[in-house]
Amino acid sequence: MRAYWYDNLPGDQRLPHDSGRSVPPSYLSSLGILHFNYPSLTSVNDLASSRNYTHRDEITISPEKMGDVYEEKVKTFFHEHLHEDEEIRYIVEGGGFFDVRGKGEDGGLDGDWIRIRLERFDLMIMPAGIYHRFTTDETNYTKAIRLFKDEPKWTPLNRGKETDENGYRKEYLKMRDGAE
Ligand code: KMT
Ligand code: NI
Repeated sequence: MRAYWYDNLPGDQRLPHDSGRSVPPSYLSSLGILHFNYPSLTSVNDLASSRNYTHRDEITISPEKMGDVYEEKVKTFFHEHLHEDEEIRYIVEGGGFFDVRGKGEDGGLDGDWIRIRLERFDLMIMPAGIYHRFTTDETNYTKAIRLFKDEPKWTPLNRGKETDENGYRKEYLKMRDGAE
């Protein structure tokens, strides 16, 4: 895992877009993001049960698996959105990028993108209400387990007026900005 400020330069979303400015783990945790490296599924299972996760699926995001809809899917995942539930993502093979919004410290302006590079065995916990997006990298291959809590609320809600007013978004901001 490596986190850095997104460079905001034009170019394919799958390129690294690395500004060269790192984001430390302490900053990620102030956004409510946790990261672990778990080479064994046992640790993933333990974490899931300790946080009362009961549902999961496995997704392979690649042209081989998805065929014609691959490019479309990659664009959909890259639409800025939030979920109304905390979610865990565990990379089984390949890698990818999650971009999340920063809050204007540690070298970034409020709302700048932070790019989090996840590779095999990386596990990330994302809080409900955080704005984010996902993309595969230049290898076009991500195999991941998505874990969610028992009442699946994992539909992506694309950013707009409504999500800015969403109760889970408001709760998230209270948590984030109260935690400084
Ligand atoms: C998300 O929450 O944006 C996703 O689940 C993207 C695909 S999982 C690697
Ligand atoms: Ni999402």
